[in-house]
Amino acid sequence: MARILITSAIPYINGIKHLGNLVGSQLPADLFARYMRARGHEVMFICATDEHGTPAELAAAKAGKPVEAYCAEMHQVQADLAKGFRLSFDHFGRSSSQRNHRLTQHFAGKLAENGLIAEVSEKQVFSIDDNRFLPDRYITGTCPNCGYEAARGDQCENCTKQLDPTDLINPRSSISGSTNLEVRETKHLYLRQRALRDKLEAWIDSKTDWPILTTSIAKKWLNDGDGLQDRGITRDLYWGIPVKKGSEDWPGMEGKVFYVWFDAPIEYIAGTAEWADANGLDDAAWERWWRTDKGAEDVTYYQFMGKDNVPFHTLSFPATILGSGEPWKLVDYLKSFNYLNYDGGQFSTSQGRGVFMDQALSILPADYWRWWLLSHAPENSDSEFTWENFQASVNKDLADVLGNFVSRVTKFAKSKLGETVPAGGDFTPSETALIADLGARIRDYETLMAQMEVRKAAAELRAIWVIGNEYLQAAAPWSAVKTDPARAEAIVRLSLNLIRVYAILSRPFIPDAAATMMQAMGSDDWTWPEDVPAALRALPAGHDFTVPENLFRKITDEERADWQQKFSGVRT
Ligand code: B3M
Ligand code: ZN
Repeated sequence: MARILITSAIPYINGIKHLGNLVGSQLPADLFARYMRARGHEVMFICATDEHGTPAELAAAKAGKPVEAYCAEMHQVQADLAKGFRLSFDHFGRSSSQRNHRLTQHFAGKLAENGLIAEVSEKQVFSIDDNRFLPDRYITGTCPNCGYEAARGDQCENCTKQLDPTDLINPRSSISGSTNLEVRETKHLYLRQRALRDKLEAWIDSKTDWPILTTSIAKKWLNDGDGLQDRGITRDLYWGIPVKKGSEDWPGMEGKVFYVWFDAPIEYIAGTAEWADANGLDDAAWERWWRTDKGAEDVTYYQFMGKDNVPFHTLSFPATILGSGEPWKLVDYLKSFNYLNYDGGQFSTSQGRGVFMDQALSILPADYWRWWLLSHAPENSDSEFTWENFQASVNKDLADVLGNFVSRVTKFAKSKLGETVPAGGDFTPSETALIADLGARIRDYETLMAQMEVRKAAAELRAIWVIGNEYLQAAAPWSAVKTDPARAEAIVRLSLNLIRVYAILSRPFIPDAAATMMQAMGSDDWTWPEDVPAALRALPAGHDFTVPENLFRKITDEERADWQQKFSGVRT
């Protein structure tokens, strides 16, 4: 049994996430967590809301609420949606927690002790018309790297380069659009990432098994221009973690808070501490996941995120960890995703274009979305959601292949052979062949799941469903029952057992349908089918089963057209 720590990028608090956000981090992380638990490993799966920064302040102002109340409310909304999608976090924390305040201040203190924080008097963009300093994200301009005209002051969305607002060409306020900006003097803290460059490079170079998408982005920014830049880690905002050196005040930093990207990844650790608190456990309980001097040396740590988050996780956060000089766990494997596009364009939160998590669950159950999203995860390139594709995939894979198999087997068995697993007949070469084929495919599926090859694993699972259907079609118990009832009984016995095995294998993708299948088979034995022949005999003759409700319904052409129309424009 291994110990597996899994974190998903933590979603921003402001607003409900769309399906593109979901498939880029939380959902594949959940798939992996569920699979690792199914294999009997000890898993800690952490996510949280990312609550600081200007977007939170502005969204709260727009909603007419104090930012604390706004965040508390939105956290609950996101937590409920996560439950709706069956995201199996061990804890869904908050980056505004006291745990994160203390840990973030602790890291800043350690970094300062180690000479890795520079206090810099700097010029910051002040918007005269808005009467405020403009945080990075609220300055828009042309990217000096790629020429994209709507680059933000913290990062260019187009080429992923991390930016400072003063890098932008033709800057303007994103709040008012005003170009009446001036640069004023203020003091800020910088994390001296350059001093850690060699350490970071050696660490990244040691990750030879990482996906190319991850290492190429990391290397690009490590070697960009004159190399890794030092990063400002403080901001002039009200809402955030007050700048302190451990528990001590930081002279000159009064009224300033840490930059949201400094405290957000620390919340992975703080979220685990929140988990311990929520379960009445002591510090040792969470430290054994994170401190290699306190039990975490045998933990393997996996991170999941969209590609735009990779620079922060391969450079900035590791710089915090390495720079602390303390034995905190660094990520072992970083799985990143490309973007999911929506019906010929991009998902857009600001324009309300695409399907958002709440809307998705209001039209169909979680499993339908989980299956489509995971089986089309944007791994090797960006991928696209279209309603045609979604309809086809649900109707074929889920309804025609899996749903139909379960329904045919159970209905036939009940009507012709009764409501217990039938006893007659022996397995013939066609059962032996199926079992052998299944065995090979399950081993393949295990490999793909362990490698986080999400699409390929989905394709293999589908193939596993297909061979059951093909077997049933060829064995034709509905014919056999007329001439050789014992033969029909053997076929049905195997098929009912197959339903239980399908429930186990499918659970990481479609947990609700899996539970329905398992329950219909009158079992609660989720033991992974290491021994496939034995697993296909787990439900003995005489064991009760029931016919489940229809597992999946088909999406009609009218519904498809209706939804396509409904989700094309502005979110209401
Ligand atoms: N909240 C960005 C995002 O949701 C950011 C991730 C933080 S991970 C520590 O894509
Ligand atoms: Zn750019």
